[in-house]
Amino acid sequence: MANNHRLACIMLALTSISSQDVSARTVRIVLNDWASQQVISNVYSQLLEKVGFKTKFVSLPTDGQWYYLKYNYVDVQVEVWQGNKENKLTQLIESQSIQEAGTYSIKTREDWWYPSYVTDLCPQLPDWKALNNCAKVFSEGDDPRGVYYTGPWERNDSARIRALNLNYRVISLSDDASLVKLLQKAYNQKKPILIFNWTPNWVDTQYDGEFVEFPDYAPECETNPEWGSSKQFLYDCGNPKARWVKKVTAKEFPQAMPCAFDILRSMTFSGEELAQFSLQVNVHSQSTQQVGEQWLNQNQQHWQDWLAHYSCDAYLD
Ligand code: TMO
Repeated sequence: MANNHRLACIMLALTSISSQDVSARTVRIVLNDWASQQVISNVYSQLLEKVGFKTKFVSLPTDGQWYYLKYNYVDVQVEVWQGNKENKLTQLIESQSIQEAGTYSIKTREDWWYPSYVTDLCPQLPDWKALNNCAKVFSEGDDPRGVYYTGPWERNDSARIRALNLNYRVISLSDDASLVKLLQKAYNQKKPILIFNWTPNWVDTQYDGEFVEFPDYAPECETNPEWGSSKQFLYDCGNPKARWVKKVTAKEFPQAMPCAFDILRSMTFSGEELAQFSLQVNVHSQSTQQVGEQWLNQNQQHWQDWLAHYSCDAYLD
């Protein structure tokens, strides 16, 4: 009896020490530079706060985040697109330098995209071979080359332009908001525009348009110069057409904060929800915090299940 009592006391002490520890430690969430990623980060942060964690956002470009995750300077990244340095990520997961926390059931595509009305001026699209004949359609100012607008996310576009001998130049903008403004303006004026776009995204819900069909992707396209129409250069192909979106964490995270990790693993969104998140932020100018709160208010049943883990019992009574 005495022994049992002692054991119970120790267990109680352990539980309270570990729960204090864990909730005292702040969960550091990576914030990237596009809307759906920011809204999901926000939803996750609010869920953790309901359970008693503190959270903090760390703004990082996608290229810089791997270093931070690997060396445990941040804990969580809620929305990694396969198009975003997949090789680097696979390598980090396989070498157990970072931890995967699940794949959303969303199929994504990212590539060069134009509004449907451009077909009047360049009827051979979406075939990429039409691009050079239509360079003038997409040109700006005195430079005869066509312009392709993209964001701050490296996608080997200049390498592709070289490999496929395209008479085009790349203009990179600093974030998704700048791309949105540019596209909205062009669309309203029915002005030709060629832009980096992805799906799911707000564009799906508002505009008609198509991706340029480049030569089909194959892994060798990125590793073997002989592959494809250019015998000399890599990247003579388009991006793959059905890619994943994952959640990842620092490798220490699952053990350091099992409850926060379990919540992350349960968390899931549909493609439509991602498109709505970016619509509300990018087009309807709501803050990511507002959109996150609205989603939580409207989806109580959904996320309550995400909090139901043994690892979270210490926090929920
Ligand atoms: C990662 N992103 C959706 C901006 O291409």
